[in-house]
Amino acid sequence: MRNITVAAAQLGPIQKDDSRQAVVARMIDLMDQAKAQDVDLIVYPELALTTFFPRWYHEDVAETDIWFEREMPNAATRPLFERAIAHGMAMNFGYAELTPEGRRFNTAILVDREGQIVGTYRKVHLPGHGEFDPERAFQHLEKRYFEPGDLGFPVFDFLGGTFGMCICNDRRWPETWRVMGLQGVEMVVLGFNTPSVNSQDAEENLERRLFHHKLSVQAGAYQNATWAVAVAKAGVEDGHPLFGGSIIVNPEGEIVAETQTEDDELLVHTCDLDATTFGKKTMFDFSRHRRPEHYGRIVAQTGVERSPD
Ligand code: ING
Repeated sequence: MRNITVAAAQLGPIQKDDSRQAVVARMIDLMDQAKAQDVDLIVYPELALTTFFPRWYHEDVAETDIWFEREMPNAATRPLFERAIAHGMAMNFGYAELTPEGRRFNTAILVDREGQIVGTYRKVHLPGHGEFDPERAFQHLEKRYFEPGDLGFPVFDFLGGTFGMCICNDRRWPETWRVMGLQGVEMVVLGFNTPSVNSQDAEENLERRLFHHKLSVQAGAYQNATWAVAVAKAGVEDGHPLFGGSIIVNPEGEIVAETQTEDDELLVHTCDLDATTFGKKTMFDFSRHRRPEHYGRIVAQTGVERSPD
């Protein structure tokens, strides 16, 4: 057995005017609760430090600088790192990254028990649009404010296992999971901010949106025989609802823990990384069963094409 006790630290809404300090205090409170349950790794959402600002249009992208972090840790997040070190707890969280070269990414980091950043991931699949869209009920401007991640989907030797990260919309793409599966990933951690309503289809109900979320994470976990921890930022942010539904999924694709609220809420589960072995040696023994000679289209094209192979 290689047991890791993991916490999904769901965050309730963060309003435009909430300070980083106030958010970090909430994150520390969840971390203290996790420590009381002997948690090894705490997982926070995508863009955990701020409201989901891509819903707000700015003609001048530089006006969004206030939502970005220029270094990590920084003054606002140092207390979180210090508490994590004091607890000997590893963590993962997402934030908007502004690099010294002026590049902008939707980023997540893996931080070890000593407070060292040992893994960085930059969101590859940026949903939404780059220009103001009057047809939508609300904006989703990730393509305006971020560039696609440039680091691929690396995995990391971490806490005695093989860990990977992705962010929100990435979870809906099987390629995300497979690229990490092909590196033997044993636990994928991810945060998300998902609106409870579809900006382009007012009829779509919350039940179906939660279904698509769970279907994606459960399929990714099962088909790659990996644990998955998916953590929401939830609730009504500046009038815009985000759903909860944070889940921990085992390598059979089954949900083993799920949040019940759209507020700050902690889910704790002990995960045996050795539970990934059975699937990796049987149904999803990639080296025996995959047929990549028939998968060329996966990397050769983006849109639908009927050209001969
Ligand atoms: N959010 C969404 C997700 O995939 C999205 C993407 C875009 C949802 C537009 C709805 C409308 O859950 C993030 N943060 O990727």
